[in-house]
Amino acid sequence: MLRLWFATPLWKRVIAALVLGIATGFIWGPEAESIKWIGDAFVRAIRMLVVPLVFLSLVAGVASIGDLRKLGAVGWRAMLLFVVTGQIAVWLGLGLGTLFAPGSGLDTTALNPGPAPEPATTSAVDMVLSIIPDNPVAVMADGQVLPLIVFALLVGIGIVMAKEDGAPLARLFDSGAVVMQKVTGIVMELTPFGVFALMAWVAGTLGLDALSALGQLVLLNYLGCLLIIGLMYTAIVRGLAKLPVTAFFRGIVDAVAVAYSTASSNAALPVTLRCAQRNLGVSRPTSSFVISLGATINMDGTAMYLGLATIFGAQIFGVDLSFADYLLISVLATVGSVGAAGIPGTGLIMMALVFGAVGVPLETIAFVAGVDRIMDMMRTATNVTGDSAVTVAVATMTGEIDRAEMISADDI
Ligand code: DAS
Repeated sequence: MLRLWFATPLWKRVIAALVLGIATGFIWGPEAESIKWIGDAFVRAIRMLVVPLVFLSLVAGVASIGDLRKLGAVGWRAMLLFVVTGQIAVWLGLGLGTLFAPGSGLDTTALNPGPAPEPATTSAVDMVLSIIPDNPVAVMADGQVLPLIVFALLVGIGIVMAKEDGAPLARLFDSGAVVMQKVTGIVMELTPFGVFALMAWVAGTLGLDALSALGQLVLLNYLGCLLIIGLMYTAIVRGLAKLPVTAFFRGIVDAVAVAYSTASSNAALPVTLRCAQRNLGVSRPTSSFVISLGATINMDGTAMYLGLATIFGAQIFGVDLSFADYLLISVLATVGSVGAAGIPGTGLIMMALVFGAVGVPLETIAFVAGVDRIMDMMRTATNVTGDSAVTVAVATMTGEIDRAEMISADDI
């Protein structure tokens, strides 16, 4: 039995838990709340990951940029495109959530959310002061994500500036980031149990309304990703890379398929590299640098989703968000997507990072955990497409692409 369990891909177990949980909730009714503690344990395990995963991944990600001067023509162009596409993606997610309001109209009083986390201080001066960590250890202990991120960015930059002296620490953080990804994998194994209990609780407490809200969230996640791919990346491929769009998408289809099926940018990385080099004619140094960096810090699908999910959480729990909150979400969702590791479920974990800062109850994570995998697959496919689009754009701008090597549009 155990062998069959672990032989079944996690995403299939999660989908089965989702369906079983919903059916149990409908049959059991509000009493299903008696197993909610199993879901709470799963959410606590996710929260446990946020500080170490964000800190280690962010420092390792910044340090992997290497010598800032070596960044050169390829590096700064890639970083600029990563930041710009990430911001556009977040605001697309915020816009879709605000426009279509998938979480509004749901009476979630029955969900008895815990006390909403204290939203970040409102005044600009307080906000700036709250971002500066006066005690990095205390900041980690309290899970204050914004000052933690500032400290992580500074440590990463310090490692780069320390050159050889920083190398041991860079290796330590690289190792720590890999270890935390393995720990995340262990926690993700709990997903089916958490999803079953939480979906039974939600379905038993809120009935069909909850499922309708979740269905809208999934649809908006896919719509947001398709808009990013169909509009933003197409514009980059045509406008900056000057490539035929059909040839580009045919060239990366293998990488996107692996990304979608595994929900992991890291798992798709070897295929993404091969597609960029063999099908799109990008030079090895440029593709290796940009795609590896992109798989670590460029996740536009995840950034879009974090914006969308935060609006969704605020709507289902009736939290009012100001424009300052939107700005905070756009910063945190971008940084969250940078800190997210390219493994299944990090988008779900980074939600905890964003929600806490704007006062959205973490019960939202429990609410969406059941359908996260379906959304993660599309987010990851978008992330990998974005890495490939930035790579061909930068390669074209720096003369690192051999068009003769490019797959023709009618190949495959
Ligand atoms: N699964 C992540 C990735 O590999 C994306 C996410 O969780 O949002 O890119």
